[in-house]
Amino acid sequence: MIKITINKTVLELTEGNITEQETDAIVSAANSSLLGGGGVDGAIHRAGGPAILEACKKLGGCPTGEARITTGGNLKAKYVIHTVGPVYHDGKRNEPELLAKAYKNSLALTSQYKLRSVAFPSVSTGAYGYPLNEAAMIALKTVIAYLETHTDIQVVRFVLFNFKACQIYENTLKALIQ
Ligand code: AR6
Repeated sequence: MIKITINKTVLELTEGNITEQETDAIVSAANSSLLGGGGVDGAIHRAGGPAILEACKKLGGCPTGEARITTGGNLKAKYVIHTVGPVYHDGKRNEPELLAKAYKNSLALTSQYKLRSVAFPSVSTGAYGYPLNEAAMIALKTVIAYLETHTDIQVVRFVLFNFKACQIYENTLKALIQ
């Protein structure tokens, strides 16, 4: 676990399972239907129960780069923020901008709902194929830039699913804050 302070917010990196987090919201890496999938989204729906899918059905989907919020169902987190990252092709099809937007819009919802803490997975780096190094740089830069101009969120936590992802995020964060 790494913790640093950006402006008024503690930014944390930890290895673990996002479904177990006790932050006010956890973020899911969904597809644009919002009707469920595999990976972290499947895990969140399984752990949180059917109330999450019921709420998602009312939303009518979510375009890539945007975010929507629902109940957290049976999760410890009160809310799930569903964001849709880009599918990675070659990095030249607006993928960096869309990935940054997914984080920015998720943070904007966190602020809008006056939540104190939010946990993110590494969006787009599983089924959507975004290279971890590049995704980590975009994710961390975007979160840091948001926290430099917004002081309302107390904790932003990245929950990385394995040691390799955790190391890449750690090294990227160290390089960014030097
Ligand atoms: N906790 C934290 N991270 C996790 C967990 C977990 N429980 N499970 C997986 N990860 P992915 P994407 C990590 O594929 O690439 C879905 O089917 C995983 O190791 O979940 O944005 C959706 O419905 C990886 O680093 O999301 C979409 O169709 C990261 O979460 C599509 O996959 C993201 O992997 C979205 O693809």
